[in-house]
Amino acid sequence: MIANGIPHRDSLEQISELLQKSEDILILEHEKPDGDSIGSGLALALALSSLGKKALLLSQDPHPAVYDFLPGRQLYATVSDVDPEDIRPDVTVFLDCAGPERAGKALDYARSDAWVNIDHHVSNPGFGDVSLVDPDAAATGELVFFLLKVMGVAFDTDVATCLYAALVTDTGGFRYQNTSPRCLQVAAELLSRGVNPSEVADQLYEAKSFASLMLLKNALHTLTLHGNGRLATIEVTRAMLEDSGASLEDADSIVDYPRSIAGVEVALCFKENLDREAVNISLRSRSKVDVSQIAAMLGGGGHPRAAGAVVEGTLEQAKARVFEVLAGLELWTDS
Ligand SMILES: [Mn+2]
Repeated sequence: MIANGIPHRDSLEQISELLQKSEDILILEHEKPDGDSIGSGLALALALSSLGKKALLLSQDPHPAVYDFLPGRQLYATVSDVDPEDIRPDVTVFLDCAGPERAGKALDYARSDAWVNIDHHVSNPGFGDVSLVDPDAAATGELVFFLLKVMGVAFDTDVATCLYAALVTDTGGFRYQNTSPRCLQVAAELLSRGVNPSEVADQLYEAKSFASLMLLKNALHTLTLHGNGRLATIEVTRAMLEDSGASLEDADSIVDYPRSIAGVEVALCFKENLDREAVNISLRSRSKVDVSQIAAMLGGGGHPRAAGAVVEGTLEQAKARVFEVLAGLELWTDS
């Protein structure tokens, strides 16, 4: 049981009422969906279908293969699978989207009269007709858990597994600073609904492809320390991706390696874009620096401990731009 009861009861009851009276519900996740948007989206879609409603989880981009083990795949589609004309939702639920534009091309399908916004990004302005934004939630999945409680939906093991995956991924396996007592209480209740935690962890973290490790091997050659060891950078080039045969998703976790070095506060991964001259930058911090602010200065955004941005130009130009921004912050002297 959750020690302090159900938070945000008013907003949750409003959302519940809206969903209960809707028949056709469209759920949107953000572009390049992560484990939180996928897990919370599948859980909500499964729960709504168990109530006899038509629910579709729609995404601009395909789900990374690592999430294939999650139940509910039959309720999910990408924008290339469906015509906007065929979708007439009564309500659209945005999950884990700091703003409606985060849904990318899936936003064209959000043509319902009502929008619901459930998110935990501090930058979310509270868009939509009914919104629940709680930056203290470790994951959007934590908020969907409370929504399903308020709706009185029975948590079967499938729904619980999807929500548990959302919590595990957004907390880095219950290791990041957002791992709160409430998040762990929710996780505990999900386990009591039959989730197998070691199986989920195996699927998420111990089922890597050989190609992804070959990519890591190449990327590690570029690992560099700056700022007296407080900043670490790593690079993933187009050539590394091609040589290894790894997918772009395989590159997503590479930033965890510079972040794992003792004494490093900020870690950056520069990833060359495959289709145009631009560089994706992943930013992570350990405990002090708010990297969402650095990302914002580069035109991106995110959370204080995990953020991202895209910088136009070559890898060298992008690195120069990032170091210029960092120098302006007077955080690091060396480059
Ligand atoms: Mn999230």
